[in-house]
Amino acid sequence: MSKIQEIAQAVEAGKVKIVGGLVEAALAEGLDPVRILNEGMISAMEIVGGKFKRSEIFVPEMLIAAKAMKKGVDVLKPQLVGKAGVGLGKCLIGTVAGDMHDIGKNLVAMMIESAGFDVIDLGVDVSAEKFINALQTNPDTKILALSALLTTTMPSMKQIVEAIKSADLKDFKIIVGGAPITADYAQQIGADGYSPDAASAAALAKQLAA
Ligand code: B1M
Repeated sequence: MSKIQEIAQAVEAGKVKIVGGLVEAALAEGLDPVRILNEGMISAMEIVGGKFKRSEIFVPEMLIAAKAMKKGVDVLKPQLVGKAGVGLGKCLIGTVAGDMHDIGKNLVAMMIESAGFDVIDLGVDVSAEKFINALQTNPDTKILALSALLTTTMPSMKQIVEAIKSADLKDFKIIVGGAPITADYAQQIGADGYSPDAASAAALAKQLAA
């Protein structure tokens, strides 16, 4: 079995204690960190999601797999982040109200930070009010990044964008993403951009802030 397969199996099985070591070993073998992330961890979470959907596993197993993935991401982080560019400005990021998923949002934050932004992470379950307060406290924000993983929290993303627009806050761009979000949906709710993954979110943020 390849190292990548071992990592995928360990993430899927929620083997929190061994994932970090396996990722270290894969890096020591010279495997590409992006491949380890995509093929070893993100694909394992897709399998976990599929099993959950078919009621073969339940929330606790999904949670433990998420913990295992986080251990792997911790080891990968220094390899994934490039040299920070300088002074691209502030980016506020958060997972929208009602949504507790943060692995994707954390990856996006990490890539945006490594692109050269000063990232303020507001966490998960972030209300429109909290985003607005953060924007008022940080009037020099260049990018506001919203993540949603549930179809049931997509309306919350829309409501947040609407609330921000009616609060008449300007001079920054809103980017959105997350598994159920599409470019069409982003356009429909008035966001300035959509990207499907963390690396392209960082590229988009850079492009919009220029
Ligand atoms: Co949840 N969950 N979950 N879950 N969970 C999903 C999302 C689900 C698809 C599983 C399934 O049924 N197949 C499903 C949603 C179905 C739907 O909405 N149609 C689901 C459900 C139903 C639920 C609960 C409702 C379950 C329940 O309680 N009955 C519940 C909701 C809790 C809540 O949020 N209120 C719930 C809970 C949880 C856990 C807490 C157990 C755990 C999250 C732990 C954590 O995040 N700390 C969890 C997990 C782990 C998952 C799956 C298995 C994996 C998610 C993940 O981390 N993927 C997920 C199934 C799946 O995704 N296939 C599932 C890896 C991560 C890297 O990918 O987050 O998609 P992702 O991020 C990607 C892109 O989406 C993108 O970049 C990242 C990659 O580069 N991206 C952006 C993300 N944000 C972006 C922002 C951008 C740009 C790109 O710009 C700003």
